[in-house]
Amino acid sequence: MTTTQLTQLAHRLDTINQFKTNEVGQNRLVYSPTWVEAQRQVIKWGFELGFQVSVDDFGTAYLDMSGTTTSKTVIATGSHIDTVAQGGKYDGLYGVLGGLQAIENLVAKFGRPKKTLRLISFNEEEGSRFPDTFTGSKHYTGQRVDLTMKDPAGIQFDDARKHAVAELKLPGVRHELPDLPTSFTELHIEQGPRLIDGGLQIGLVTAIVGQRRYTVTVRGIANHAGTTPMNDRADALQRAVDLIVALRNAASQLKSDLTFTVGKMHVSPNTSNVIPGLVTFTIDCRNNDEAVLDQFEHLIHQIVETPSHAKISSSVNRWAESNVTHLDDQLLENNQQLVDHLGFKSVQLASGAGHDSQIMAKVTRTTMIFVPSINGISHAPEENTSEADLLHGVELLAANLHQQAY
Ligand code: HGY
Ligand code: MN
Ligand code: MN
Repeated sequence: MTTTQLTQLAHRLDTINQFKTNEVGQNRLVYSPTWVEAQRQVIKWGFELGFQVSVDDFGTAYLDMSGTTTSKTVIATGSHIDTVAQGGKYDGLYGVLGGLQAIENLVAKFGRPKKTLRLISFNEEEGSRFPDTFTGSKHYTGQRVDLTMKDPAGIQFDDARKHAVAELKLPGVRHELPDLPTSFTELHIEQGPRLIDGGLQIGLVTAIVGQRRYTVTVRGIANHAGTTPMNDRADALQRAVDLIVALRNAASQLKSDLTFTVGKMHVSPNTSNVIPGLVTFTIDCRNNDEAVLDQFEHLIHQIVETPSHAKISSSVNRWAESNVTHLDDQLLENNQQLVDHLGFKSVQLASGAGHDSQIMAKVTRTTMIFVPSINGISHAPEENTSEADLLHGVELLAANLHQQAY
């Protein structure tokens, strides 16, 4: 990859990461104004580079570099354009723009491919605005998504979706859901410490952990902080704290590599001189063994639903689940040969992060390529990857796509 091409990639990453809110980090939550700006920009670059562009009902953009033969085979790459709140510059976006760069490089060097190359910019993967994850790849692969679900401000997914998609109808954009591809390769940052700590340049992903997300609701009685005796309180927050400690202990006793995270909590009325009457908190748990997730789910219900106080009740509901996913062995082996030929230091590893690839793998041959995350940090403004490593990922992806489409 030439310096110019690197500059192009750096420029495009920077352009989209400049679409800011007043929050720290990246806040491209699905269908937000920064999200619309970013997806419109991807579409514009697509047209500039000679792609045909279509957008589906969920706002996922499909950029096709059509093949020179009559083959109906479509070779796809891509990732998601949305971010978590206060997220980083590379999660998702690197797979979209790195994929664009890889195809641009191939066309510059070899002309158009024999088989169509498709870059996919999925509308949403994170589940950071609405209570569901992977809505873009789920829609593309025919899985049902609840259009009536609401964000914390009470805005319905379907309403936000319609408004945002209307803004993507630039001249020349086709509004359709394309056929599924013959294969899907996702370029992504590792979002963890293994590559950077091992002095490695590439991670070839063998499998993706299963993950489940829940919301626990604890109902007590709001009351005066000063006049209510300590032995006569139905304090929802104290109960929530006890539950979180008990759940964390249960997770670590069940299996050391079962990840357990409480990332979001809402306290009501969230006022310093009022005993909280209502608390909700989320649970994100992951493991590469489905049976462990089942066992932990049983423990979650057992712990949360055990009565603790006559005036306190607690309940739990699961709102997202994705299974442990094994990725395509042959594509993995092909990538291993390509990366060895390119001379990059690599390792095969399972992903602790969820990805659209685990949805795509249900319907087509799927593989993933990781590049290192500096200090292993992700889902934070400090998320970073060196330019050299960004290049290595794009070079390997280009070799992978060349092998499949030329
Ligand atoms: O949460 C995840 O694993 C992914 O980054 N969405
Ligand atoms: Mn991601
Ligand atoms: Mn993410």
